Amino acid sequence: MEENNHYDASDIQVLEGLEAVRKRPGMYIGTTDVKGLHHLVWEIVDNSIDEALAGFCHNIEIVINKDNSITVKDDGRGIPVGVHPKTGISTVETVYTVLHAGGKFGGGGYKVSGGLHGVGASVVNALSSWVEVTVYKDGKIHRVNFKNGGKIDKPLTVIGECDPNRTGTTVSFKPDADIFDTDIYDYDTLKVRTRELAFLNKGLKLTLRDDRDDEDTTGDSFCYEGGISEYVKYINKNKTAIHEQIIHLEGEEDGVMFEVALQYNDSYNSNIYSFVNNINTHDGGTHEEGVRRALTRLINNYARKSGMLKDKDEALTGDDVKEGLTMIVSCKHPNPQFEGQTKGRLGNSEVRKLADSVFAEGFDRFLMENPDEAKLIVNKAMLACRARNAAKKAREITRKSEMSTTNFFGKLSDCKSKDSKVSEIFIVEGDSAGGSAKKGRDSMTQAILPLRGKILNVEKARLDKALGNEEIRSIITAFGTGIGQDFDLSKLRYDKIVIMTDADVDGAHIRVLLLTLFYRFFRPIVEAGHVYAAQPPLFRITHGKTRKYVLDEAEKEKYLSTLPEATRNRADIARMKGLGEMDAEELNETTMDINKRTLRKITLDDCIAADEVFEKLMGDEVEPRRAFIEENARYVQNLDI
Ligand code: 1YM
Repeated sequence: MEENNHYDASDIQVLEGLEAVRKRPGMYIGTTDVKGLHHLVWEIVDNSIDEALAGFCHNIEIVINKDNSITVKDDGRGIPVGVHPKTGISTVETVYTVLHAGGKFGGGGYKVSGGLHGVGASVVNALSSWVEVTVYKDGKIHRVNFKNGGKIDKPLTVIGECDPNRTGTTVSFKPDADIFDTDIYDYDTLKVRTRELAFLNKGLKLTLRDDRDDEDTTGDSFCYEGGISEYVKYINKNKTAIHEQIIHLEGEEDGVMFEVALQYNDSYNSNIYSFVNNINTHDGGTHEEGVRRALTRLINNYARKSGMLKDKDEALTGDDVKEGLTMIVSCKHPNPQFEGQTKGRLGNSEVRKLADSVFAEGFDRFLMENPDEAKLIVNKAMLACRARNAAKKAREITRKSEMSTTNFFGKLSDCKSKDSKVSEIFIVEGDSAGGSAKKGRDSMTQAILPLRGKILNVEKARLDKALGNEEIRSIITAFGTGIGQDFDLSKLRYDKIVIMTDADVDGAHIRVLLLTLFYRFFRPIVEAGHVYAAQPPLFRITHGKTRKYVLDEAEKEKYLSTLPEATRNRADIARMKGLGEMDAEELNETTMDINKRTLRKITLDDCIAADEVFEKLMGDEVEPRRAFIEENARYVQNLDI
């Protein structure tokens, strides 16, 4: 500040505000890891999206620049450059330096896009080593530069003229390396969300480009006139739909916009995603509840009226009508109330009614106008109901057989402790690895469950069939939580579930299968952070008397570089064989000992990714499977599916 006498007392306050963001970045963007780094992009893009929602912006371009700085460009009205009455400085500077500046400063209209409701720009500024904002407006090009976390570098000036018809805002920023753990952007991460934003904002064109490599790239452009209908189509592209038409309904009341798109496919799983102001509401909420309630009611009504469901038959449940359903629910709300521990649930109660009525009216019309499709949908729900009852019986049988056999845990070698807070279970591939793991474990707290062969493909199998599979039954019994409607997280018998597989293709395959199983049957266990992947080392480096295990090539190089140069070439580097070939002591030291091992926590995102790989490999469509195998053939020696 001393270096610049542009500041007065109110500027000092501003800088104190930004300083608070720098002191506790987590409070504003969640984390300072790679996730937080990417978050910054969306804070800026959100302002462009708001401008699009206001009807003034049609194109948004996102570029990763050579130095991992980001440029976001839109063709909206341009952030106002006139003096702001409250702060006495220009509005654009206000937006970029005052916390909580946003829509309020623009007057009129409201912000409906996600993120931090307008505080985003100043937060990005606070966490960047430099920011450049360029506004095209009234035939002039205006520019302001900030550096070192929001300090004015070059005050707002007109730097040139432009076509009077050209308007828009271009913002470039470089995240501060002192704040973030990493400064490297991942193109695919940005791409997935860019595509999603295009689906959620119909007609808006979003382009993403990577300028880091020298080749000329055009990047990826996304624009969907069909909006969330096209999202449903995209999710269902490798599945077999049971009706052609994607049902798309929308309505508005008191400034709240609500829309839903859905289509059934012939699988037994559902893909239901809901959003509020473009933010994924993981835990649903009133918008999703309204639709589900109406869907269940309408399918039941239709089933009764058409005589498909008889008087004596029990009603179809919400779970029954969900089988094979792909559905996107999107709500744009001027004043959303997010609830729950992770704020992933919409709480506004008026939305439930709006969602119910918009959906009920449109879906009822669809059922009346399309009796053939209506029958297919009802029939599917009725089959689900039958399967649910069969599964219930199967569960009763498993429960009984568990009681009657002494050996009901199968091959599980349980730990002695019954305290689930300290117990761990290792799911190990193969009997031989299971043997070493058993010898190398701490039998007080560590249980071992060896899996033989490949577990059942749960994507295709239904619950009742999956229950017949011995490997899956061992897992269910060992966890103790039950599944489906009986599921109870508090009964989980272990604090950590550790998947221990080899670092080869077969290991990867089993990991994918297990993650899919967890995703489908034990999602709350993953969500609560109980699932881990063991990280067996790839190399053992012996140097003199010291022995060091390292996880991968990069770590190997890093460790070698720490050895004295003179003796470095005497280090003996051994590539580790599979888990099964490690002796118990080695396995304990590298993978199991709680003081020495590295575990990687499995997130729901890992499971979703596995599930997608799985669908490609196991789904009904042959073409994506072939393409996937071809693409991955060089990694795959003996994939057996
Ligand atoms: C690449 C980032 O920030 N675009 C953008 C931001 C604004 C406007 C237009 C805008 C809004 C309004 C009126 C209004 C913002 N303005 C404000 C504030 N792109 C990017 N494009 N005129 C222009 O909301 O009334 C905050 S963001 F506060 F000045 F109005």
